[in-house]
Amino acid sequence: MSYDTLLYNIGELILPAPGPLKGEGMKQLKIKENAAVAVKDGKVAWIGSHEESIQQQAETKVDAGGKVVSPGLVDPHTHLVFGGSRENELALKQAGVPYLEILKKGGGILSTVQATREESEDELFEKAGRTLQRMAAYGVTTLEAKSGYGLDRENELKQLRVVQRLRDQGSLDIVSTFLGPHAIPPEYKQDPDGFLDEMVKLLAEIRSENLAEYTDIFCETGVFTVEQSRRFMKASQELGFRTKIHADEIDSLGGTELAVDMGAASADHLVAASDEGISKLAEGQTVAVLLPGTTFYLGKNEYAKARKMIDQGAAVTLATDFNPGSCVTDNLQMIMSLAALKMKMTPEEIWNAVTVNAAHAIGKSDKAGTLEIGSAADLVLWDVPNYQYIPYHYGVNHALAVWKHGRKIWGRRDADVFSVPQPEREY
Ligand code: IZC
Ligand code: ZN
Repeated sequence: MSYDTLLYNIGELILPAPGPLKGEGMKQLKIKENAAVAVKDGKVAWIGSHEESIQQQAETKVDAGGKVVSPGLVDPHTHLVFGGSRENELALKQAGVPYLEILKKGGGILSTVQATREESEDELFEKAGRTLQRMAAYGVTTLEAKSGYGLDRENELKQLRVVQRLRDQGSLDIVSTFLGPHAIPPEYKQDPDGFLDEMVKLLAEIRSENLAEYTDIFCETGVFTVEQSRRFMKASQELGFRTKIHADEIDSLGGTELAVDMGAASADHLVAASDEGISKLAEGQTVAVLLPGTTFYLGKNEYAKARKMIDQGAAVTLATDFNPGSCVTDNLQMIMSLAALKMKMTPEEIWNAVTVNAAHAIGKSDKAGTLEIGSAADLVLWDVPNYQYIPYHYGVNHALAVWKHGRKIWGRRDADVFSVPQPEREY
């Protein structure tokens, strides 16, 4: 058998166990040393030792130089599609104006809503496509993307169609989430329940056009209450959506408990989750999506209690929360460092979080996050000596090359790895 691509001389091949991994399960990470992996027709076709790989035939052979190879990273919480930018808020933040105060005054999310309404579908598509290219360069091959900057039928559907077009392009796998109840638009300022009714009415159309698999709601002081969130989640589930919730990010309202009670796929943020909420996560099926980049970017000192969650038995994952206001980074490696430095997660827990558990949080555990025979050949070759190195050396891109479904979609030009045959020493 001749393979399409063979990566050989891999110092450490990261092989997360199938998930979701909860508590103790997150603490184990299988590593195969001196390994090789072969790809055929977009799938992992063979995994073996470096020595065995010498007999394998392949069209392209890549010397991994004794470095690390992992499954493609999965980013399970992004606000990928939006118009404009909010660098003006930096000065407000420096002056001590809180995030929710900016929103209350019509800025924050609402200023992005205005900019998104003004941009055409094509403009949004181009901009989000550039973000996807950067994410891929950082080693992400699967991600989730939320709407929520339209806040009316026309503009929410516009955002969801952008995600659909990006998805149809097939470069990265994208899971689409309808976050209509992300803020209360000015035209409904006096009638939040009326706005929620509008968003509930949209669900059937989104479902029938297959524009989203998940729904999400921002449950927070001044945005949506726990009761409104319950109503929206129930309506979503009745139509066959799986649900997510922005819960207990700033104030401890009880969104975490609600998520577990409702059987939500994930509860996201959880900085202010109560002890009861954390115990429920440990017992339930809901994945905790932690977003330390947001806490960092908002200049706060209190991070989500990842240690307590994992030690009590919860399934934890990590995401960028990429958005133009509260976390302006598309670099998931940076989030891995923050998880280590600010939430005291171990390297093993961090790798499980950004692969298998992240895939589970977006319903992709059969397609992403692990490497077994038959898995999608989503692979990253990292310019690091071992898997502990990435959280340790922060703020730079360690990815040397990235393959999606077996096709190389990104490679660093100055890399000291090489392909055989080497027509033009592409790296
Ligand atoms: O645009 O500020 N938290 N939604 C909830 C966000 C942050 C995104 C934003
Ligand atoms: Zn978010």
